[in-house]
Amino acid sequence: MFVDRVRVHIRGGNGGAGVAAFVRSRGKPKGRPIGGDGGHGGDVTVRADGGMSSLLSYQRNPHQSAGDGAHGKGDLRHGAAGRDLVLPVPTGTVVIDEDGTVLADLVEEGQELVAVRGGRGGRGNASFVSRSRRAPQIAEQGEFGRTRTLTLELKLLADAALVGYPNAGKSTLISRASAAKPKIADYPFTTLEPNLGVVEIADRQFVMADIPGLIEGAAEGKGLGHEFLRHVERARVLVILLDPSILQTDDVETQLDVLSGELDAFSTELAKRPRLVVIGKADSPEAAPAAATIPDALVVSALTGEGLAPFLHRVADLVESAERESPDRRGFVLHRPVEIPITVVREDDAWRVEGLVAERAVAFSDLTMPEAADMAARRLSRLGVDELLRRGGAMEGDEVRIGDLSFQFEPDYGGE
Ligand SMILES: Nc1nc2c(ncn2[C@@H]2O[C@H](COP(=O)(O)OP(=O)(O)OP(=O)(O)O)[C@@H](O)[C@H]2O)c(=O)[nH]1
Ligand SMILES: [Mg+2]
Repeated sequence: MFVDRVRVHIRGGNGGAGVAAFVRSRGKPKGRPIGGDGGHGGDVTVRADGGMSSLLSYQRNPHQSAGDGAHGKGDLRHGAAGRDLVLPVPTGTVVIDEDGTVLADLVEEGQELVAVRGGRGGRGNASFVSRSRRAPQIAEQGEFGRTRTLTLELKLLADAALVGYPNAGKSTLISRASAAKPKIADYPFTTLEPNLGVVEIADRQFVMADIPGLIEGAAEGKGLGHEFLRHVERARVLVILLDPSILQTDDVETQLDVLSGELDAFSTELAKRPRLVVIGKADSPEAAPAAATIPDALVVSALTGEGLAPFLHRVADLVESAERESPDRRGFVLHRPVEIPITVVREDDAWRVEGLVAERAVAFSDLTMPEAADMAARRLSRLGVDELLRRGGAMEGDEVRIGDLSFQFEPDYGGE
């Protein structure tokens, strides 16, 4: 199969909670704050690993979570960070987001995408000490790790792609040169999905793809058109297989013109790709006269094996020199903000404030404490949440919800 595709559900580790604790000592009636911070949750990273050959393991285990951070301790000790989770994938894996955005094309060994971050650990009360706040009683909760569903898609990279008219004998040729077992029949468009085969000749090895037949107008989407050419795009070398059979509507010279024209028309990239022209069905009586019209072409028969070894060596030569010239296609990792900005939406009779930073601002372990409520209110005001609510039409006394928390809107609050 050409494409290996799985969906994985990943979760970053939860952050540990900060703790509020004191040690009493002489001269300090309230005690000295010694509550440590919670540890951060682990991240989930997708990384290209040449040792992986398929995505099968994720088909079996589609749920993957990083480790949770430990809670802070009472003697100024911070909780341990959660274990990061690395998901190894074969090189050539494309990572796609839920909305279809391609997040990364991991083609180089070690290339990686941090797919979800772990939740932040909450701060303990020792972290809140300041000149004006000598004995804070407040501590933050840990943040939940985020979840995300990703599609991983492996597009196997063919070194060489067989391009030719329908019925030209592409599938027969690849079945002869490799262990691939494509369907073969004497009607056009037998092959609808590409087949990949590993070709071994002497001690050389390359991957050859047998693709659906190409017809005139394919570059504009005729026949299997774009679908077809998309698969060809990744091959380093193009093998143009011409069919001398009288059953073909065009002679080999016309076939060569049409096929070359379609490849050129599809993309300038493809137009520059190294090509090898070969005439197939050498065992048929039409082969010799056809070969005379294109002197440069190699001649092979998948049926008798005639010309096969020199042909495969020639492809291997071209693959090797293409590899030397342009080592690898360059992959990419898309970086974009994952934090959603703060939004205010109507929910029942109340207002819901959404967004990670807003949720963080109120994530105290005990908001019934005036000190914590006070700080949360001030943080929200600084983030502009009051302003957003006011602009949205919130009135004094309206219910406002953030995460699990709900409170009454007091527009004047925190206006310091
Ligand atoms: N005489 C002869 N016939 C061949 C040779 N190779 C293929 N054929 C015949 O040509 C016909 C088409 O072969 P396929 O391998 O299915 O052709 P294809 O190019 O894969 O065709 P599509 O998948 O439909 O595009 C079949 O009847 C094969 O038996 C060959 O070397 N010599
Ligand atoms: Mg075929």
